[in-house]
Amino acid sequence: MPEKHKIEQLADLLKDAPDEVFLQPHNVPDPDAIASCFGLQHLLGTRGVEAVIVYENEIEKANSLKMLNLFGIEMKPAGSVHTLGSEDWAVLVDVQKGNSNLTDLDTDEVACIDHHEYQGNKGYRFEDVRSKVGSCSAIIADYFFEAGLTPPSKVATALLYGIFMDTDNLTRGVDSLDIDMFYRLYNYCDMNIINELKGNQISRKDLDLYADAFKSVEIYEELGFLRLESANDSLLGAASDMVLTISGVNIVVAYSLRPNGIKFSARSIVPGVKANDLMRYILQETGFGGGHDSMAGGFMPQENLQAGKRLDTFIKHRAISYYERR
Ligand SMILES: [Mn+2]
Repeated sequence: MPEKHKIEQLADLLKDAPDEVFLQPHNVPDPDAIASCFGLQHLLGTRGVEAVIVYENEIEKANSLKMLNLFGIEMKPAGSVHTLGSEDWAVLVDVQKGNSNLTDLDTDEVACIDHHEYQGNKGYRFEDVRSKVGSCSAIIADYFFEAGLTPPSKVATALLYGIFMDTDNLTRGVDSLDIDMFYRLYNYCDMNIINELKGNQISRKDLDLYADAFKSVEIYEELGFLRLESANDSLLGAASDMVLTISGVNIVVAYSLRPNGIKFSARSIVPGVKANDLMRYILQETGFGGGHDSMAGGFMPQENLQAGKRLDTFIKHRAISYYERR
């Protein structure tokens, strides 16, 4: 007998849930995470499984908020769902246990669908981690087409936008699945909505932050550094992308000072320099980092910042020594 389609396998598992089923993306959900949850929620609905999307922290970026609005996506802050408890099951989407951007909720995480670096066997009963794929949205789109289902226009548009954003217009960390799914979704999607989302990538408030941050940019050979004051996570990633567009800059280390520590974002388009390795090198002994070859992130808890060491100098020193010794 042929293996069951992924969505059938997952739905069959979730039908046994003792109570509610939740879909949880990484904290501060971005367009790819939001689209993936939306698509999966729809797919599970067609299989008789009702799932609620919950998230931690904030939805920060203008385009992410706009998505909820345009597609009518319902996502609830986990803290506001009073029925959520250890009797409930959760599917992790666009994230895995072991990632720093995931809050461990009381739910039992029985399944995981992700495209980030594999974190090892965490005992999920359904696991689909495809680290080579540039977006989680492409994996969810694959679930539709594999099962012979046509995504409704809103879902197709959201998924296409998720692929578009996570692969930086099909140029970053892109896999043939991203391209195939982009092509297939295109037939069902509404380009007017894509254009509207593209016109909502930066809010006016963000603009002030960016303006200050770009004054802080320092360049050392191919390396670009940027410091943001207390910016949210999604802005940090978007700022790194912009620094990467500076002529001559091929590797970016951006960081932001948060109350509990320093958030990092790294980019690289140099084949010999992996953003995830660079991140781990900078944060060895002082924090943790990981991600993809071309885009990565990290965190240094406040208490690990050694007294007497100036943060900016410390980061630049580590990044430059990694760059020069490779
Ligand atoms: Mn993603």
